[in-house]
Amino acid sequence: MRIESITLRKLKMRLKSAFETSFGITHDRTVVLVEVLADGLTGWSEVTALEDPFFNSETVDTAWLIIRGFLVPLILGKEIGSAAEIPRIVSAIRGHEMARAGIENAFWDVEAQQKNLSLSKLLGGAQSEIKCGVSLGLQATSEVLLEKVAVELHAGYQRIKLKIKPGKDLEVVRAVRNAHPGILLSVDANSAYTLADLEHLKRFDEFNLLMMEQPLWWDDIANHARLQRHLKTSLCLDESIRHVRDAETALDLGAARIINIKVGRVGGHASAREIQALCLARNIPVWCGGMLECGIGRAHNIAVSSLPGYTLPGDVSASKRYWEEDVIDPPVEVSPRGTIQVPTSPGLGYHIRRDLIERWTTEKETWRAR
Ligand code: OSB
Ligand code: MG
Repeated sequence: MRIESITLRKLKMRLKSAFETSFGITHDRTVVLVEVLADGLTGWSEVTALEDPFFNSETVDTAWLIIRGFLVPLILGKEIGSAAEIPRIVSAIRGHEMARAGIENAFWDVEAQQKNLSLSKLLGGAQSEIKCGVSLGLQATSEVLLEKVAVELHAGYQRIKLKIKPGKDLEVVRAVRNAHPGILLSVDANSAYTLADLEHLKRFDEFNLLMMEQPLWWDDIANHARLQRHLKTSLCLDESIRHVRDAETALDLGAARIINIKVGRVGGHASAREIQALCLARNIPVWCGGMLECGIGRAHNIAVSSLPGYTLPGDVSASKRYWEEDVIDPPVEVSPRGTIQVPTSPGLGYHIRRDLIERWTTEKETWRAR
């Protein structure tokens, strides 16, 4: 395919309810969308960076800068056989995984359409539906949290993940565990602890958690391995896995027994698939995380989640949990069994709501090949 044009835009989208993690609170999203044109076909993807560099080091604005200054010049006008070739073409760029994924993933959508395959099928998907969990942000009180947990369980979600931070952890988890002894329950600290908290973190072992996600530093693997040796609870790494070599290091060191794969955080579908293949070969369960995406990022996540080895419920949930209206039609819907049906039509498998995208666009830039 010949890469004819690339359009970036920022959309202002209001979350239905604020989402609080150990690193901050989000009320509104600035969503960055990528639209590409190749061989007359349009592909879409989402840059999953957040507004601030508090999850990882990228932001929506650094991604924009890297795409405009470095990714676009490297790929515009190029003739490629497959989206899988893009990582090699842009390999000189250090880091900026979410910016790279934003570009690469749009071409996976194009390639799927060109081959008349769903994105899931193109990537090697084998599951016709995916298992869904929810990630619940920090809440004002345990009572409020318990109400939210009840709502999500009633909706059918198969796993509840609680955000925790020092001072809002053991009591909160205990309240949920006491109310729901049998559910799959996990916690995510987004790097809010250090090894000085070892004794404190050991106390989570009593809750029979499915996993504890990224308790220590965002860029650390070795100390997670030290911690894992002292815990019964399985550690899961999110932030600190940027590519398959990180995943390999983590597994070799025993830093995690589960890996959260986010297609943006690891630089795109090609890299996500390498991690998936590694974990499958080593019998390490994986699941697909989320970054408060709109429907376009969500559609990519659904395709990713359908690959072999994604055996645990992920954080990919219904559009209506986040948005009054989503940019895809139909919005992502979750069955009463807590599953999402993987689309089978070519590409992302959802109709793109250009009208809404235009209405919510606050900034737009297009580059065209000559
Ligand atoms: O660590 O998984 C995370 C949201 C923003 C940044 C990081 C994380 C999250 C979530 C929510 O947990 C996942 C989602 O529902 O999109
Ligand atoms: Mg996480």
